[in-house]
Amino acid sequence: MSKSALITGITGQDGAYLAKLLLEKGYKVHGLMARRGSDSLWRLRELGVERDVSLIDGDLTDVTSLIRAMEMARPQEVYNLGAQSFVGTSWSQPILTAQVTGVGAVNVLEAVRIVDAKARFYQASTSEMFGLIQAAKQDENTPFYPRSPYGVAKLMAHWATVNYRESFGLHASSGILFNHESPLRGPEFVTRKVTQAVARIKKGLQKELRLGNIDAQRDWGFAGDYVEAMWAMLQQDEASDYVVATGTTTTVRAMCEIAFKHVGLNYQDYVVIDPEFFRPAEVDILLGNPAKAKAGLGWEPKTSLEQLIAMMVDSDLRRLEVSGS
Ligand code: NAP
Ligand code: F7E
Repeated sequence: MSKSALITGITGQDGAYLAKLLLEKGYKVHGLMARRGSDSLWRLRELGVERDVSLIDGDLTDVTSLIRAMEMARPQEVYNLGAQSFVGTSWSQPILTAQVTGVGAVNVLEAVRIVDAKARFYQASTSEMFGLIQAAKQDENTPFYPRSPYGVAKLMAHWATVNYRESFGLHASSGILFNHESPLRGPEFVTRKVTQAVARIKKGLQKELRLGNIDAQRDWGFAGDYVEAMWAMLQQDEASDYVVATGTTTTVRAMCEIAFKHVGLNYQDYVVIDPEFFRPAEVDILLGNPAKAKAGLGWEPKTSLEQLIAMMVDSDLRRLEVSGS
């Protein structure tokens, strides 16, 4: 009998890659979908799996819809990827972020506990919890210091996951994932904002790129590699928490240089610094130590930042060729 999985946030970047991975492994894949006015299925369509997943109406803030989704999907594995995930928006919508990203995770844990406490649970934790870093290289033992309402909400979800494991014996694991990107990344995040602009500038559709703090440093990997670590965590006998990262950090400035260079341009001719994109509190640098994931899960990143950015620029160029604008 094939396994069943329930993914919240299936229409997001990671949800789409994880759905594809689980389908390839023979799972029946169910996804919670919050109904939106705009087309939210484009990522699943781009990966060619839109018709292979079963979508269930629901919202992370409505625990009854989560209980219903658990009853309909009867999953052995539940991946909680749904969130208000854009750090910038978390300052303008802090309550919504707390409710969706923080309380939403507790709602999913409750639905699991009530419907089937044997189902395994994955929480999408984040390097944003380290915020103002307390160690040069962050691992599972590094103290947290979140710097945004998003980071604070994720910390609640993270500790709720640990607490449900310790209180109720749930097989509940947190992946503390550092930034991961792909051609399916939302256009509000800096890598995609840059690769989309590079493609438009190359095609003569845009003249400049306005950015905020380009001295910020991030440990960037490829989302397609990172969903493999999520799956591997739920295959372990014991639930635990794992840092998933590449172990190298790069400035936004250097990432821009890579992206523009890929099409033969110099970023300095196009990037304009705009105070509008500075944040009330910044996470200056993140650098993860994925040693535990390597030893325990046999997981390693396969894609370099240069390969990742090239993939994203090429895909944005292709999209422009198809759409023409
Ligand atoms: P994403 O592209 O922003 O996807 C977020 C998903 O959550 C979307 O499917 C969205 O649905 C859904 N969602 C939002 N509000 C909801 C609600 N009230 N009820 C149900 N679903 C809701 O994020 P991602 O990059 O794939 O990241 C996946 C998860 O990992 C998120 O929890 C994120 O915070 C976390 N994370 C991401 C990174 C990273 O670098 N990508 C790193 C660490 C942790 P709509 O499309 O309909 O809005
Ligand atoms: O910003 C700087 C910005 O929005 C990266 C989410 O997936 O990863 C993501 O959060 C850096 C920051 O990602 C612009 O100030 C400069 O220092 O791409 P981002 P993020 O905030 O790191 C973590 C791990 C998550 O969990 C989150 O869900 O780039 N930056 N100029 C800019 N950022 C944006 N978005 N736009 C700019 O114009």
